[in-house]
Amino acid sequence: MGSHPRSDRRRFLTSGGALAGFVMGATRPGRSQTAAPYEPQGLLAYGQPSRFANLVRRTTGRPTTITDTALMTPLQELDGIITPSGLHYLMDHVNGIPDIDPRQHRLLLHGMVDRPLTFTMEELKRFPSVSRIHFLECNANSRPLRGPNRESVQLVHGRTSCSEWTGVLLSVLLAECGVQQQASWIVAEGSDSNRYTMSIPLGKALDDALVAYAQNGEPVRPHQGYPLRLVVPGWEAIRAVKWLRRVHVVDQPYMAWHESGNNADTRPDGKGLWFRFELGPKSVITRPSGGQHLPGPGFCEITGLAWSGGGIVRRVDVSTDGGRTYREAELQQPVLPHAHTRFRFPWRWNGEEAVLQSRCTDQRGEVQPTIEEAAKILNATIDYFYQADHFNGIQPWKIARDGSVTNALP
Ligand SMILES: Nc1nc2c(c(=O)[nH]1)N[C@H]1C(S)=C(S)[C@@H](COP(=O)(O)O)O[C@H]1N2
Ligand SMILES: [Mo]
Repeated sequence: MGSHPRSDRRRFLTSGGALAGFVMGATRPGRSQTAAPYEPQGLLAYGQPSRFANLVRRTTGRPTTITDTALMTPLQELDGIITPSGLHYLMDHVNGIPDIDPRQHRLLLHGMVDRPLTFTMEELKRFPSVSRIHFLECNANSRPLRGPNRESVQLVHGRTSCSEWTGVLLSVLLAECGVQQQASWIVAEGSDSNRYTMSIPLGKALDDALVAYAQNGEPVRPHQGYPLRLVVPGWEAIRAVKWLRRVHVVDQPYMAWHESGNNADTRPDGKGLWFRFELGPKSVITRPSGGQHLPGPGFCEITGLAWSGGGIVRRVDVSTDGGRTYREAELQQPVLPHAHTRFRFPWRWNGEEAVLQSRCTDQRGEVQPTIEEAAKILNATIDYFYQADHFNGIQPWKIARDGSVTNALP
């Protein structure tokens, strides 16, 4: 059985035995050591934001079932491109998150491979590591809403966050196992009680998928998948399996329970749209945004975030007249592939009614559509998006004469 040429690269750990006897950080304390270091308690041990900062994840209501939790990132309160880990949005389809002792945790890679392998966390950390800034976005993000929740950029668009993820490229681990020629998919499994499972094409797995153990410089947070999570850059975050424990190399998608429920959008014609992995170009103005209030006419910087599953954000255009005219916004460095990109646009409000909106163009030249354009592509009415996923339409915010900001989507 031949191996993929890609897996013929240098292997780092030839056998499990090579690791035996290697103990991380096992230094013997010197005799001169005396008192244990003093460890502060509570807020001094791990700092918290000011009590005056309005940094809270929110949700649109009580979870409908105990097995679905959705908490959204307060995009309107944040600057730059990194989401603080404690504010990362949260989407769980599990009955309580697993409480995993990293010393007990194992990652198994098996299936159509020459050498099935199991890795401990210590072993994973011996591999060459990479740190990459990537967004995650739920495919249910940005669905247009009706009712009071639509007046909040957090509740409409806050199912996306951006972190610096550190870990081992899945391609490195797969090379270690020797992927066989006929393999074409992987099936990734989490340690949730209901074994959250997702199929991912092998090409993406070998391209840039990352087995992450750290997020923003510290271990991945429990709600984000501690101690190990898969990051699948630019793809709908339902693929980013948390509490990763198994990668099964196979030759077809498995249509596991969670993906058969989450994969498909029902198209306007009643057919299922399957496997829409990549997220389209998107942007949203986060300030000023729905629910906020401009204190009065004068200078007001418009700022927001843009991102695309297609790679790098090439440009963002901003309109202050509801899309009749656009001007290019400034992109703040760094501008990275599959990462949130911060844009800024200087604006002077003259006190008249205005409609602010942003439009993202990615490196492939794909342009974020208006809701009307998006509906036309699918031969649907705009109502379709009020119950479908993968909406990446332009978000207009209306500034009234009194300075109040409201959602101007129909
Ligand atoms: N094991 C596991 N992985 C999971 C999920 C889950 O419920 N269990 N939810 C998925 C969904 S729907 C999304 S949108 C992202 C959310 O990641 P976050 O909670 O870290 O923001 O994780 C995905 N990975
Ligand atoms: Mo999701």
